[in-house]
Amino acid sequence: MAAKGKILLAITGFSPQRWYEMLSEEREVVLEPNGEADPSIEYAVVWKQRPGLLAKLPNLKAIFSIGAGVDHVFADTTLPDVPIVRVVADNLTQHMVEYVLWRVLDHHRQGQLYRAQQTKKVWHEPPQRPAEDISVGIMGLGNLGRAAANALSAIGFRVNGWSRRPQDVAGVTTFAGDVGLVPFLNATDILVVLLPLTDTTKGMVNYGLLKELRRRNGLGGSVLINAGRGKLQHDADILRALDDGTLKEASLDVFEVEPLPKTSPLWGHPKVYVTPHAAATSDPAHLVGPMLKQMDAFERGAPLENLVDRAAGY
Ligand code: NDP
Ligand code: OXD
Repeated sequence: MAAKGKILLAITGFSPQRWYEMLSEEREVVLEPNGEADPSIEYAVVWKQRPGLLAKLPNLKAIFSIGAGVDHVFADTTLPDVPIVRVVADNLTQHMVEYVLWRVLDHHRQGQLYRAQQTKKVWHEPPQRPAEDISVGIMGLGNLGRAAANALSAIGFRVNGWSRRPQDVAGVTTFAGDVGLVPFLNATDILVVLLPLTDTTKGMVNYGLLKELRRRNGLGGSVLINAGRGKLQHDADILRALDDGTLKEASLDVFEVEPLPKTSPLWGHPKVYVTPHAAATSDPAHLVGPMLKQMDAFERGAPLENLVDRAAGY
């Protein structure tokens, strides 16, 4: 029986230890910076790998991103021409659905106002609108966007979705492409960004885009929730929109620079809810098993699943 292909584990920014231990249960794993140019390495499991590293592996067969997003993989412009697999997993999807529901409900039920009232011991009940009065618009109707859309419509919100190509999602009013963008924004009170970061989407959450959101709803203004990628947005434009009333509030999980610099005014802004890129964490306890199964199946001749479209960049 042929030996199982060796894995290079190349993670920067956090400890690879748990991934290393779990992957090592079934295959030989080399921890970067070891393994440079090692001809016995067939797979790379990566998060923000060091640029140039993968191009030196002469027998690399596939790259596995430990995240759903792959902009961190493409940041290396010398990437070898092998298939790239990304994460599509119930556990990660469930985390993202929870995050989106949590933040949408908090804005809808005026969490920011009640937290401010509590600090001042104010007993005041503002008017409440039903969810059906609010349109939540999801930018990115992929695996995560569709799941979030379904969960939001199940609890009564009106849901719009925007994607690159036309999509059909039951109970969701869908828009697509450049022509669909402004109509989508004009029909949206709470904007949820679940786009991948690509050459096309970079920087698109700017002041001009936020200006197109609907502001006539019972929320008292439009709301931005970004759990896609920080470089989709301009932090300064969001601050400007919050300060001039274009936006009522924002929940931001991702930022142009991460970790968010301590000097950023977003940290202390009364209308902003900050989380540290934690909307949907990649948990090796749920992701390593399917990853190893894919490698086994691939070695038996099966096609890889959840492949990234290199031309589209996601
Ligand atoms: P998918 O690839 O399944 O979906 C991407 C969606 O974005 C698709 O609907 C796609 O359109 C749409 N899209 C891409 N480019 C454009 C464009 N130029 N114009 C309009 N729509 C576009 O991704 P996932 O749903 O799995 O993940 C989305 C993103 O969420 C990830 O890329 C990652 O950046 C982020 N993420 C963040 C996490 C966090 O903790 N904050 C955790 C996990 C992911 P189409 O349907 O036509 O292909
Ligand atoms: C991801 C992430 O892309 O964690 O999965 O951001």
